[in-house]
Amino acid sequence: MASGNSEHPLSDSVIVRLKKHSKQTSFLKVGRTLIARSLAPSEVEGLKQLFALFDVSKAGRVTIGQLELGLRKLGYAILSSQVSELVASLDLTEADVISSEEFVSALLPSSIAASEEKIWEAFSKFDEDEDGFISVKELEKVLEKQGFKGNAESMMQEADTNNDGLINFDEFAHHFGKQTLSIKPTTITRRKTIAPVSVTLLLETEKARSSDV
Ligand SMILES: [Ca+2]
Ligand SMILES: [Ca+2]
Repeated sequence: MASGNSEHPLSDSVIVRLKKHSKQTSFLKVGRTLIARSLAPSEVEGLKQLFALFDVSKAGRVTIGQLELGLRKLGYAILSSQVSELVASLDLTEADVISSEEFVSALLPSSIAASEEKIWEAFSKFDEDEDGFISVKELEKVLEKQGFKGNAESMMQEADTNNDGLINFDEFAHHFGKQTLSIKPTTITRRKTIAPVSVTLLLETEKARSSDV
């Protein structure tokens, strides 16, 4: 819940996390943004408050200058050129600004961004024909539909580790930082309507159950 004070615990690591995210692959950035788009406002309230510190004109996006000013206000000594680089690598629509969702997706906590439930939801958005694989065509479609710039072929190469020209769920989840999958995609599909807060708990329960068998 919002406490109303000006303390933002996330701000301590904001620059570190923004920089880390900026070095990720385009495919991961796009996928994370899809995850961010699917979240309820309450799930990212803290990040939105943090974004508001930068978005002084309340336009839903921050310019390079606003980001630089905001980072300085938070106590970071950062060069203008570094801020420009950061914006260029975080900006998925080539608009030279950081949108609220680009900001949120860059700083998504791993409890959300690396949850199998969210990863599976993101995978499903790409796999339109539900054959269990993401093709270049499907990737292209999502990029176009969701307004991202980027090359589908090169994104395919970023995640297609077995070089079969398709991205399966294991490759996808691995790319999103999941080393091992504790539950099968089919199990997750049935849970699409479950409230986000209980997901971690459910995954733990599922793990405990499968180790009982
Ligand atoms: Ca497919
Ligand atoms: Ca593959």
